[in-house]
Amino acid sequence: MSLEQAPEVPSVSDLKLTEPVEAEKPVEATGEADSADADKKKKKKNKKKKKLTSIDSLYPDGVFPEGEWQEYPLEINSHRVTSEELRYLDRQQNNKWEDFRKGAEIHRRVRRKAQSSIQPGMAMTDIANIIEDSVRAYAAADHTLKAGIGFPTGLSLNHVAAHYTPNAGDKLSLGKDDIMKVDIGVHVNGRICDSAFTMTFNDTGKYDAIMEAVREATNTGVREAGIDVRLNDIGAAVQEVMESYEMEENGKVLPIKCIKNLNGHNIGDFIIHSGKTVPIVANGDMTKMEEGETFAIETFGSTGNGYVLPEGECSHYALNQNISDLRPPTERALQLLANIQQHFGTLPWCRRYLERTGEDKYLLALNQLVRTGIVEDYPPIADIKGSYTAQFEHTILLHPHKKEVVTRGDDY
Ligand SMILES: [Co+2]
Repeated sequence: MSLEQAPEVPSVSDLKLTEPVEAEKPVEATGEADSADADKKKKKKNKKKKKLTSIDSLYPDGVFPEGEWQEYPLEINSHRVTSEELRYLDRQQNNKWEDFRKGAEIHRRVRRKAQSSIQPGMAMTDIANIIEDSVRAYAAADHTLKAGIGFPTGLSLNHVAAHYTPNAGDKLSLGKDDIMKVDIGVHVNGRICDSAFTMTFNDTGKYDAIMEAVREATNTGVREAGIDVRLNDIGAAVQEVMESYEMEENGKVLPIKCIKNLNGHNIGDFIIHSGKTVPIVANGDMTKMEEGETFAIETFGSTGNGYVLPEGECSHYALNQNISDLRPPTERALQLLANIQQHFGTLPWCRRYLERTGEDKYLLALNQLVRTGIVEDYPPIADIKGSYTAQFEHTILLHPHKKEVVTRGDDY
């Protein structure tokens, strides 16, 4: 990895200081850390520098936990679950499924750490670093394209629904009354696990209804999804559940709406949105899901208009897929493009990741790449000010015989 030279990024030994060790798991970050007293004692005997625990060392046989299995919802597919032929077919693709399961296990461990360590008052940059350093440590890859972060960590607050992550110099910190969408991407060989949850810290129960609405809506989308299912039908089912909820604030009843211009999507290798869109409202799309496809099923609820627009400084970017006939307008833009291709390929990235590769004073060239259509920018997207938005998301794998909710955990 060429990430070491980046200035504001904790070095490997810094990471050890911040890597909390959960008692019941063998996720030890051993080494020369000298923060906690208990750690100190343990590490006295252990002078030699040790690597952070990678997910591979926790599963040395290379077999990772399976997700939650669900049978396909349509009657015409009920034969699939017992078909030996289809199971055989499925095993042919086992490497791909294991890549997803490995990413999902990293995801579950990273988010468990996020859930136990994120507190109001923390800087958004620190929150992002906790999550991303943890992904990098578990993935332990020597190149960003082998395994690691699948897309920028979304930490969108309140009326901002998605695509906010701090840029360098960001002064925002998390407030006690904030509702934060934590969207984490982990990839292994380009198989991206895309899964998100929402965090709140207000203990008055204010957010209970919107949290339940979106959690249930996403679980409905996951349940309804399957081979031969029409995308419209998933949207309709999600909408019905979501809009059966309302929340109350200061005696006012706020209906919960689906954010109709946000949606799930199918996932391709190194491509987070690979063509099919899974609506969260009925939209008349008769396109069907197909065997072997992989989808991110995500739903967003809002107390605002149920519609998002770009708002605020952009942090998220990705290379466009068809750029062969496009020319960077300057030498500097060409050089930046080469660096982006080398480190991220078609995976989405943010400005902080670009800086880790050693880039400096790149904004002009970056904007040139955006203007020529070589790079796509994805600014934060928000409902109206004062509204609340929430999100839950899972990645599902449409095996020939059954559906696997690969990112399922005991948290959501
Ligand atoms: Co997604």
